[in-house]
Amino acid sequence: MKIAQLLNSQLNKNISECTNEELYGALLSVVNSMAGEKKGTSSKKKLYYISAEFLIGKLLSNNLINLGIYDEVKQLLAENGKSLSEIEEIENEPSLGNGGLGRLAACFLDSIATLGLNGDGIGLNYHFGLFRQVFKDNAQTAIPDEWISENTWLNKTDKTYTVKFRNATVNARMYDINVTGYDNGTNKLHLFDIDTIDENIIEDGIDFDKTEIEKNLTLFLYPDDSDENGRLLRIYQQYLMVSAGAQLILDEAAAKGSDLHDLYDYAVIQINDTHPTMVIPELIRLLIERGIELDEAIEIVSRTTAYTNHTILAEALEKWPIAYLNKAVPQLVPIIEILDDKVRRKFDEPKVHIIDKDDRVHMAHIDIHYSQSVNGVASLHTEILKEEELNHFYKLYPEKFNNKTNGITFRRWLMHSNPRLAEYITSLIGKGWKKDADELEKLLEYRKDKKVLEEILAIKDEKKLELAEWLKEKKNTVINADSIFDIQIKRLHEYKRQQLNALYVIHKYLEIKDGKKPTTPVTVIFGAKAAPAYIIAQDIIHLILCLQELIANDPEVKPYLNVIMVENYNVTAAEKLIPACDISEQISLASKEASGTGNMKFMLNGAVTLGTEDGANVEIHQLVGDDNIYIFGDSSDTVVERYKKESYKAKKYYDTNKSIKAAVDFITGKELMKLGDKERLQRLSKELIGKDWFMTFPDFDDYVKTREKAYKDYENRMKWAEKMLVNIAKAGYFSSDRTIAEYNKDIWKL
Ligand code: 26Q
Repeated sequence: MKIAQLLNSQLNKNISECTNEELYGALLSVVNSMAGEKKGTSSKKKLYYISAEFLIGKLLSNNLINLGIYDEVKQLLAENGKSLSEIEEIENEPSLGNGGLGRLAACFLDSIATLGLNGDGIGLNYHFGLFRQVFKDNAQTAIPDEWISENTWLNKTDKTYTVKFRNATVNARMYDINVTGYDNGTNKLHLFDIDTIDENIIEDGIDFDKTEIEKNLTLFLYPDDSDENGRLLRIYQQYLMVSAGAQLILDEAAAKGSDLHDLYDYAVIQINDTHPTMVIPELIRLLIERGIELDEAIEIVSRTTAYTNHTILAEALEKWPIAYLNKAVPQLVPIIEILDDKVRRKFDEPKVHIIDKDDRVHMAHIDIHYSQSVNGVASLHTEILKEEELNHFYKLYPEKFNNKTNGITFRRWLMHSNPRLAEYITSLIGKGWKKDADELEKLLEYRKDKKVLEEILAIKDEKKLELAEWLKEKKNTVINADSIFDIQIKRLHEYKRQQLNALYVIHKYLEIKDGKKPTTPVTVIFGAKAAPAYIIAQDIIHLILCLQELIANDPEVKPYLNVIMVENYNVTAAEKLIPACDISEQISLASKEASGTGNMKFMLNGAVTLGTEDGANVEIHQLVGDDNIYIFGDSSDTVVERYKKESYKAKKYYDTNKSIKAAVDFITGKELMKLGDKERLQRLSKELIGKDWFMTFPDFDDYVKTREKAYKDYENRMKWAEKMLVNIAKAGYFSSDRTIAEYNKDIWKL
């Protein structure tokens, strides 16, 4: 049937007479039924990608693209005086993730379906997801994000599983979201939820009664574990996900003929960070319950699971006190003790034991001992895991360790977010790149072609204008579209060093006040949520917002330098910001950012990276070469050494480097103290001078110098456009299709 007919069958009047809401609802139904008809691949073995987060973004356009009907629908609507982009606005963004790890899981689902692999996602349906960020008095406040509306991509199923906790038994109900492959079949994202959640227990902001889990289990996604109260609840959530997920996996295997002794021939489970780690003891428990001997159960499960590590920050590795596990899921404790006991019999080294001397369970250690594969997410990250962070494990199991450099889906991050650029690329090199991203390299042929370079610049200018309009309309912020757009968007964390960027802004501000005016004006754009309990991160947001206000009201500085912090940064905002970016800030302390994936999205859209030799920046650098990236700062080796020697003294830099001192003193100087919160600004300044744990000062001079060089180079528009083109041409390696093909070849073997 033609799209027009399908759509009309959903409506009781002409398209032109419908509201955007009605059209959105009708399109959703049409897409859902078309997607449902396109069955995914069925193979004996199936992948389960289990993750506490799936940051999928809005789905309408993405699905239209993947189903190959985007242009047709857009035209049909236009013929009836309707705008697809206005209809897209109706959709709420599901906020089912914090940041990179959740977005990665979403890109992976897209690529798994696109490559025609038999693989589904398993996660949780958080009613309010991550909080919505609202700025008030130059500070972040958090409110619930009501993302589920009447028209939803969630399909309620009648599949339920019983999940037992010490003090309660709940029914986990499965909701399915269709995952369309690009020009291929449809897979599923299974999200578990319980029917008894009570949304009315939310009190002020995002506080709620934490006592009754039947009422609160899937209310929110935890922003991180610094929120003490949330930690026990987090265990309940994780167990709900893994127990229901494990039961689903066993059911599906059995239905296909597995006697469960051969589970690994029917299922492979990719564990996304340690959040789903309890799936290992839970599966062992379930296999024993179904009559399999303990040792064999352990062996079967170990052959079925694989683990991905996303961090080397020790504080971010989950370690749950046995007492917590006993309170929530006592049935797993004896199994975890057995797993630990087996490790202890084999290995004396306490660093590889599962339960430590303080009775805390190291979740990653369960994964490493009892799964087939341990992978890092960029080559530097995997090397650091092998040589430093997990070296004791690497010595035991060298064959388990492997690297899978992250990737992004080009459907969302180019075809959807930057259609004009995507079409222009196709006009130059054909459409083969959409299925084989390496073909983007063909663009290199045009690196000296003036006409091509001019068009690339024109597309960027158009995207900058669009962003300026969007910011004005949605966020009530005015920016100068003729300035350099220098953008840092990612979760707020000290290791990502938004504070270093802010120190540069202050430095620049002081220079302008001193009469040193930049040739090209610059707009520095930030977007970041901070975990509500992460105080210093809140202070950094406060500093940036104060700088924004200060500069906006300073006619001497404003024509040259602007600072904007975009409220409630999310996937939808990223889709507007990334195509409009000139300079992509990737300035983490070397060794600390596992990979980064925003860096890849920016590059694909023709932004040039200003970054440290960290995470996937290292691989971007290798691909584009010295001339097409701006690298600064200490190497990861230097940083690792400096931590080991405990030799870093921030105060020394502050005392001897005039620019650093001036910038840091400005934080507590009279201009900002007048605008801001004394306590916050003083705490931040004290933290920097006294600790600066993420070593911004040693990199400061090089950062300033390199950033200035980038701004200078920007003035030569043709040379700059060539850098843009090289970045686009070399981005093919970062397609998540490549990443997924590697996972499949080395680990899943579907
Ligand atoms: C842990 C315990 C309790 C509550 C929450 C958490 C928690 C939640 C989210 C811990 C970590 C996260 C998210 C981590 C994350 O996003 N990591 C990023 O993963 C990306 C994909 O691999 C990488 O590109 C980034 O470098 C990495 O920071």
